[in-house]
Amino acid sequence: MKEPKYLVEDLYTADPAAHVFNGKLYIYPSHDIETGMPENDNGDHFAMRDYHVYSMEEIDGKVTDHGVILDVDDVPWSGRQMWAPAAAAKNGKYYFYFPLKDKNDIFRIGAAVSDKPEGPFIAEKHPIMGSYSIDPGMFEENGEHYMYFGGIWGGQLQRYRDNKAIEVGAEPADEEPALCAKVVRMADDLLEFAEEPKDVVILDEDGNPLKAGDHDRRFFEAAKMHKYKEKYYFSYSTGNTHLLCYAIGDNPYGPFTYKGEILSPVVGWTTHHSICEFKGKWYLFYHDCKPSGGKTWLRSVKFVELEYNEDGTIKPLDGMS
Ligand code: FUB
Repeated sequence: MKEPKYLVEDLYTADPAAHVFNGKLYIYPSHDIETGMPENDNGDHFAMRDYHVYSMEEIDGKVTDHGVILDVDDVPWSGRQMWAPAAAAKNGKYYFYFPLKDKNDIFRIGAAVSDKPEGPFIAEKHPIMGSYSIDPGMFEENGEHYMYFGGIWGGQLQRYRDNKAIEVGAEPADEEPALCAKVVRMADDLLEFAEEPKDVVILDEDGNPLKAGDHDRRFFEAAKMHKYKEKYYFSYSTGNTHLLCYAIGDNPYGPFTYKGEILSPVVGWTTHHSICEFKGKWYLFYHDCKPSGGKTWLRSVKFVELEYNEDGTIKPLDGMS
């Protein structure tokens, strides 16, 4: 499929995390709603309250909506704003990860468990210990599961250095190294971190870390990992420049070397995606705001085939809105 397709038309959906479980494709998106919250750089207008999950047997087949899998009122530590989620599977159990502000308005990452990929999921009593900021992205290799996470501005990553909250949180100056997404190996039970989160360093063509002022290339949010032909592809959103970009490395921790853009700006402010192989082809899942007439907080998930060049670089997609 060379033309992008919307996932569903009856709900606003965003931030798609695509996972293949038991031969079926599952999409775990955010569920956008109209709340009347004012639009601001903090993202208060993204005031989502629950999640649905969708499945497909074939990429161009019927899309099944499995209904609400987790509601904000069912999370014991909840404050507000359920943002971009992710999922994982291990030993017949399914794990759903979600960023949510706690009762002090601090973003944490929560975990919830189910016996089925389509839920419903039961949230743990506490957020993952040591978690902060937003946008978990899950990657599994040889039985080890890694979480990538982080997001600046409304995602609060600028309030931390070395995994600790700092007094006055701001982005570094333009000439300083950019803030990095984080990567952490999960514990055996997939409910806690097994180690301190580490920086996902993105290097430029000269081997230097990207600078904070390099808004066309530096990480902003939507940290995702996939593997293609023995290489590790870290992909992400540049936020205020509205691009999806990627960098390639030799292991899940990096460092990663910046390689280019995956997707040019679409209708809407945010750009958030996942990349998934299904039945021998690769797909980019993303969202735009075209169906809502450009309302940034009412987005719709789309997907399109993703192709690679011979040298392993991704063929950039343009005009996908
Ligand atoms: O959906 C809320 C936030 O918008 C996500 O967490 C970000 O990645 C951006 O898409």
